[in-house]
Amino acid sequence: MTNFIDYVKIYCRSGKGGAGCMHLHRAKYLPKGGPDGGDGGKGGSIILKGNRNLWTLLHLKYQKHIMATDGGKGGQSRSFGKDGEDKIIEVPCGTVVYDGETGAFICEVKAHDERVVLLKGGRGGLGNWHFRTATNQAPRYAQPGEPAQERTVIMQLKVLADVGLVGFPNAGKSTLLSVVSAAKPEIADYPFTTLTPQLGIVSYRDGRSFCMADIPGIIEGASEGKGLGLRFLRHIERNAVLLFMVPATSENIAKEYKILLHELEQYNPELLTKARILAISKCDAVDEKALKKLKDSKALKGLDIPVVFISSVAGTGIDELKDALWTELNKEKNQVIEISHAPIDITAVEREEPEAKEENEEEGTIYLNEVEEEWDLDKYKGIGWDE
Ligand SMILES: Nc1nc2c(ncn2[C@@H]2O[C@H](COP(=O)(O)OP(=O)(O)OP(=O)(O)O)[C@@H](O)[C@H]2O)c(=O)[nH]1
Ligand SMILES: [Mg+2]
Repeated sequence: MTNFIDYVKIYCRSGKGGAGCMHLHRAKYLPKGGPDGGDGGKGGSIILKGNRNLWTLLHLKYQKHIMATDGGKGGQSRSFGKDGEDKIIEVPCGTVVYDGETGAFICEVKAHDERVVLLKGGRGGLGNWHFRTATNQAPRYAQPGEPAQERTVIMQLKVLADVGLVGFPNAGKSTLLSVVSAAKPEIADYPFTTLTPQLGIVSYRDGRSFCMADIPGIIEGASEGKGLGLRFLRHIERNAVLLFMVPATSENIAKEYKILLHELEQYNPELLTKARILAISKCDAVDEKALKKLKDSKALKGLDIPVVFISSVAGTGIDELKDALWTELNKEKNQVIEISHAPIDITAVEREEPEAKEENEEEGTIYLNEVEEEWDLDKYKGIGWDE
């Protein structure tokens, strides 16, 4: 896919804080009106935001610089400087961000609407109004704004997905994705509802997660171009595990599975080297007796792959399925070698914990690279900033 861009390098800079104002109020009959310099505005931040509708980093390919605007200066009469505007960079879920110089891991944006503050805008300086005291009624200084932060970052899309769904149209692939992830794929009872691949992040226990790719249904003869053909299979070529799906209502599950397998082989025999799990979907649609028969079925046991019985509608078997997928994903032999475009040393990766939140910080947003330094007023005293 020529438009599939999974690596970009961008120079980012947040906005600096606006300077506080040094101003002494003067009026005709009020020669000593006192200090009235206002505070500077906050600089804009660089924020990453997950967007499940994005599949590549193509939209960032030609963006070499992303800069937020500076905060405005404070003014007289205690007027506040304008806040700089944040720059929000929308990225596909599963975007990993590294330091462009050291290759160190910075953060990962996993979920839709997840926001990560990559570079925080500088705080505005305080105006001299703040520094008036009983002994100094006309302070001739104000604070400068906090400086901007800058960083060149590398953004990389993670391996496209860890688990790829394989099944005939209507097998319930998209329904499963919608149940295990936040993805909202189209679901309908006609074949070929899904026309383009969809990705979802599946949360597993203890904050761990993996990625699942839903691709259009495959039919017998797809390798000869029937249905939507097999071109979508390239989306699961990088998957570690293939999850085959055949409905419990199917007349011959083992046969359907073998047809799917055959089509995959026609496309790329290497696909058959991947770990496979078979999920029997729509188990709610058959009665208990039929289900028991399926569970005891020799034909299914003879397939020699893990079989899980699920119903996305009733929610049964979903946890077992996730367990089975997780087990396979973590087997050494199933680890897909990450496609890397840069000498990123992932062993040096460290995740920074978000710092304590300030009042005006938004709930649910992760803040990185917090400036730890105390806002030392004395440091700036007497420099006559903005005088
Ligand atoms: N009873 C029952 N119906 C289900 C279940 N899962 C999916 N379905 C129904 O099966 C139909 C097909 O579901 P989809 O999820 O769109 O199937 P798909 O495999 O994505 O189909 P394509 O995108 O066309 O390949 C829909 O009408 C779903 O409501 C289930 O667990 N139980
Ligand atoms: Mg679908």
